Amino acid sequence: SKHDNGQTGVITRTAPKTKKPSLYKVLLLNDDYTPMEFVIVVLERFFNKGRDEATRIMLHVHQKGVGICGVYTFEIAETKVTQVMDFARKHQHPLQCTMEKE
Ligand code: TYC
Repeated sequence: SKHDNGQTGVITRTAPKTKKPSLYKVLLLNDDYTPMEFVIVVLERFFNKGRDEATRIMLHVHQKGVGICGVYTFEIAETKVTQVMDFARKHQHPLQCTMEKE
């Protein structure tokens, strides 16, 4: 929009205001029963991780209890959580996936 500089009367143009979307971390939670290989497949399939990065994240969750799969806008994060929960249920694993605002 145009703004008048009070001192000089010069009209300056600033960038039109765009607002950055809030970002959400998608998290995997550890449990005692979901196979490690299944968690790796989840990270490859739904979070586009390579085998080595997927293995690193899975082991982090296994050891610490929770870990970040990725950071997304609300709608994308919600879709990932639903996809993972549906996939886990279909395979009868108790894997839990959730999201939290950054
Ligand atoms: N703790 C599981 C096991 O020992 C592996 C696991 C890792 C489960 C990450 C869930 O989000 C998870 N088989």
